[in-house]
This record gives sequence, C-alpha cells and structure tokens, in this order.
Amino acid sequence: MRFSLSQVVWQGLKGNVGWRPQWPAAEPKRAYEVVIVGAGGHGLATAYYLAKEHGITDVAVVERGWLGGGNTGRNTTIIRSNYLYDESARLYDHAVKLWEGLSQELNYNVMFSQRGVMMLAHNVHDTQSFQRHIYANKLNGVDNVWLTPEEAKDYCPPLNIDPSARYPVLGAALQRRGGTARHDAVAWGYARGAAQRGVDIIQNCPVISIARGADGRIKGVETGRGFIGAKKVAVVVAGATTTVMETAGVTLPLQSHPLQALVSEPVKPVFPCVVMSNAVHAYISQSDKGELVIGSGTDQYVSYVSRGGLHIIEHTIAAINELFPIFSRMRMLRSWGGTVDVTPDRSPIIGLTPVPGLYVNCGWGTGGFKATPGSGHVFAHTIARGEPHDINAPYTIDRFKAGRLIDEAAAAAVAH
Ligand code: FAD
Ligand code: PYC
Repeated sequence: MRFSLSQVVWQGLKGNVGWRPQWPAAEPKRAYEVVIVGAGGHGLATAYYLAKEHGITDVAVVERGWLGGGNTGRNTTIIRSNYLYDESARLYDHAVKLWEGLSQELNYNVMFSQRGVMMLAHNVHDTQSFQRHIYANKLNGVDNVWLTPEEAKDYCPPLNIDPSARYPVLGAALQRRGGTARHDAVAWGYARGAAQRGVDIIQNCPVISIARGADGRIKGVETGRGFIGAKKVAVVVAGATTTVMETAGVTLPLQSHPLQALVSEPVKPVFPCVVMSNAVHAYISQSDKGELVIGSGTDQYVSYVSRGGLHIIEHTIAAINELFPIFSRMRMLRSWGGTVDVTPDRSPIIGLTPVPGLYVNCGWGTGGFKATPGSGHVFAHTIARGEPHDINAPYTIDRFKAGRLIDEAAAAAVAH
C-alpha cells in the first residue's frame, strides 16, 4: 500500500517558518531508523532532541489523530517540580530548567509563566506532608516554602481563609518557580523544531500493531495506512499504552482512567497564581485569555474513553466555590476529558523494554505535561544510546519486580 498525498500531513514542514502545513514534494518513505508512535508533547520533544542533540533525523512521528490532540492539548498545564523523592525531584526539575529556556530554544513562545504553584493544606496530614516535601525539596535544590494562611491570601487574594470554612486553610506550600505554559504551543514548537531538522510527522495514521522479526527484534509498525519499517520503535501514547504494547507481547502495570477539566467564561485578570488542593480535589489558575482553568481528580473506574462523569466535575466546582466564593456566580464555558495511564507507584516508565529495539515512555498519570521537555530529552538519549540517561535510569519496568518503587502517590497533587 502506498501513501497518498492526502494521507500524509505536515511531512514537509522543514524550513517552514510560517508554520503552515505543506504537502510533501515526494512520496514519504517506507522505512526509518526510528519510528515514534504518538505525536503528543513527549513524542514530539523526543523527536526534536533526537535530531538536535544526537543527530538522528531519519525519524517519523506517527500519530493516529492530529499532533497535540491527546492529553497534551487537554491538560491544565500546571508545571512544578516539588516532588518528594530524589529521583522525581531530579526528573521534574530537569524539566523545569528546560522550560525556563524553552521559548528561546524553540524560537516559539510557549508562554511559560512562573507565577507560582501554591498547594493548600487543610488538615494536619496535609500540613505535615507538605512540610516534609519542603524539607526534601530543599535538600534537592528545589525551591518550596511554607506560607501561613495570611501569607497565602496575600499571594492569592481571592482565597477564602475564614477558619470556619468547611475546608479551612491551615497553610500552604509555595513553589515560586512553578507555573503554567501554553500547551498547544509546546506541541507545535517541538513539532516545528523537529520538522525543520528533517523529522517526518505523519498524522491520521493509527499504529495497529508493532511488528517483530523471527529473531524477536523490532521490524516496524503496521499502521492504518500500511507498514512502516523501523530499526527502533518508541511508544509514547499516554492512555493507550497497554493496547499498543500488547501487540509487541509486552504487558505493563498500567491502568487507564479518565481525567477532566473545564474552563469558565473569560474575565479580566483576577487570579495571579496556580492553586491546588489535594484534599478537596481541585486546582485552578487563570489563562492569558482570561478563562479560569479548573481541573478535577480522576474518575475511579478504568476506561480508555476521553470523557468522565458529571458528578466528578460537580464536586470540583463545589470545592472551588468553597475556596474562592468570589467565583460562585461565574459561568462555565466548556469541559472535556483525557485518558491518563497510571502505574502502581504513580511514577512514569521511561526506557528500554524486554524487546530489542522497542522503547516505552508512559505512566505519567495526571502529571506528565510539566515533564514534557525533560521526558523528551532523556528519552531521546535512551533511544540514541540504547541505554538510559542518569535521570531516567531508575524509571525502568523492572522496578516493579525488584520493588525499587518511586512511590509518588501524591505526584498529581490531587488524590487518585
Ligand atoms: P499525549 O499528549 O496524550 O500524546 C499521545 C499521543 O499518542 C496522542 O496524540 C494520541 O492520539 C497518540 N496515540 C495513541 N494511540 C495511538 C496509536 N495506536 N497510534 C498512533 N498514535 C496514537 N499534567 C501536568 O503536568 N499538569 C497538569 O496540570 C495536567 N493536567 C491534566 C489535566 C487533564 C484533564 C488531563 C487529561 C491530563 C493532565 N495532565 C497534566 C497530564 C498530561 O496532560 C499528560 O501526562 C501529558 O500530556 C502526556 O503527554 P504525552 O505526549 O505522553 O501524551
Ligand atoms: O501534576 O500538577 C499536576 C497536576 C495538576 C493537575 C493535574 N495534574
């Protein structure tokens, strides 16, 4: 089967500074050194760093829908690195440092805004847990400070710190370097940077199975548009990982869950930072367009569907009204969902698999957007060298057998 022009999108982006799709001048290739499955932020960042840092440009990113249309385009864009364990602090702070130079690196404004992420403590457990995080973060060189309720209100004036509230604010942990970014710009910025270096991005092209030779090695991928050969295949398909990896005979300890978010009608700037509350399952910031961006916890049932139950977002709205009574008359504009995949220790898997030539990057649960640059950076290293970067070395599949868990159950900062 041959590709037709209409089946291949944005293959000709190289050198396209205006960022318009162009049709390829010639038929696309049928074999690559590396095929990346999934054109989300992580897949595209991987392609970018493979080309830029390792000189590997014979790469195709194969996407079943459109680039950035998965969780990358559906998330609430919270970026922070205030994780408890050393392995996590290294991984997520590596990402924050890359975020800090990303607009310049890509020459694309990803609107990274370090407006601060504040996590509210509502009970003794929250207080002790966040203070433990603050001490651990300090040891790892990650900024995080404790605020009294009054200091929290100074930082975020709409916050209700009335001690008689149903969920009183007892204090907060603030990471000032945390913030938000513009999600589609991240996907497009990496896509453009990769395409300019020779990477092909093939949309509307679902991978149906991963093909292995008689020797067990990777041969390529069978897609809805025919076979594409590859020496190496890297799977980065958040939420759909188990279905794709099973076709190569690899079973992973993952569960997929819906996760929802919503935005309000746009209003003038009123909310200066990001606020998260584990206890009440809600988080909120204001986008540059003026919408309040609000997120929920996961639906608890297992599903591959990118939509969740109404009762979950109703619960979130009730919590937001409790914390920020000034928003009680706001109207919501739209809600949506994504599908996230969750590991038993709530930390990702980034690395090699038992199949020679097959790599996987998954299990980011509700918190992978913040990791996008760091994840792509270390995953590209892993694929190029055939061995992990120091930073992702602990994030193996084997850790679940060996018991070397990175137990960040709080990684999402919302209860799972
Ligand atoms: P994706 O962007 O989902 O990309 C995977 C791609 O693979 C998709 O485009 C998909 O179409 C494609 N694909 C799937 N199957 C196939 C196939 N068979 N063949 C070809 N392509 C395939 N994280 C944070 O850090 N902060 C947040 O505030 C935050 N909020 C969130 C809010 C919501 C509502 C959701 C849903 C997620 C949130 N996350 C957050 C998590 C974050 O969005 C994800 O962890 C991250 O975007 C994952 O990026 P990715 O590139 O791996 O996945
Ligand atoms: O990981 O910070 C996070 C997050 C916020 C909302 C969803 N995930």
